Amino acid sequence: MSTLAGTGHLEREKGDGSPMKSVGIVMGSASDASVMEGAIEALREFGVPLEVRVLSAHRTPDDALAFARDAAGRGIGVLIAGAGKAAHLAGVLAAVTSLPVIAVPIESGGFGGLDALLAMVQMPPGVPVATVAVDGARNAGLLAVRILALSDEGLADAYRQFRDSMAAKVRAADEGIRARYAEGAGS
Ligand code: AIR
Repeated sequence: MSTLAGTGHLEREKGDGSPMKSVGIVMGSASDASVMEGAIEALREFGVPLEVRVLSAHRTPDDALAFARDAAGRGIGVLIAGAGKAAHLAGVLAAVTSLPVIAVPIESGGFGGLDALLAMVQMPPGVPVATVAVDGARNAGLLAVRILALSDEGLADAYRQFRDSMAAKVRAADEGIRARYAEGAGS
C-alpha cells in the first residue's frame, strides 16, 4: 500500500500486484455527508480506496463534469453520486463517462426523498444509472464493492465472507426467535 504524492489517495494492490480501482463518492452538498458516510464506511470495511468530493450539478456544473471526465483515467472504477431535491448529479456524471454510476437519492426538504428518487431513477434510455433506496448509501457502497470484485479475486473472497457472516447473524437470530416463541417456552 502506498500514498500517491499530494493526493491523500491511498493506492492499494490487488492479489496480482496491479493497483486496486478506487471509488469516487460525490455529493451535491456538504449537507449530504451524514447520509453518504454509509457508503464510505462500507467501502472502508473492504479496504477499497476512495475519493470524496462535493460537486453540484447546478452550483458547480463545470467542476462536476471535469471530475467525471477524468475519473477513469485516475484509476476510479465506480462512481457513487448522492444528492437531494432536483437530483441531477448522477445523471450528469453518467452523461460524460462510461464508468458505472450508482445514485443515492437523499431526503432533503418536504417530499421524503421522492423528488430525488424520481430524478435519479427516471433516466432517459442510453444513460443508465443504478439507483438505490432513498438514503441507501450503504447499499451503494456494497454494490460498488460487488462491481470491483468482478475483476479482483481478493475482494470477491472478502465479499463472500461478508455474506457468510451476515447469514450467520440471521441464523442466530432465527434460533433465538424460535426458542423464544416455541410452544410452551416461557409459560
Ligand atoms: N443539490 C445541490 N445542488 C444540486 C442539488 N440538487 C442538493 C444537495 C442537497 C440539497 O440540494 O445534494 O441534498 C440541499 O443542499 P444545501 O446545500 O442547500 O443543503
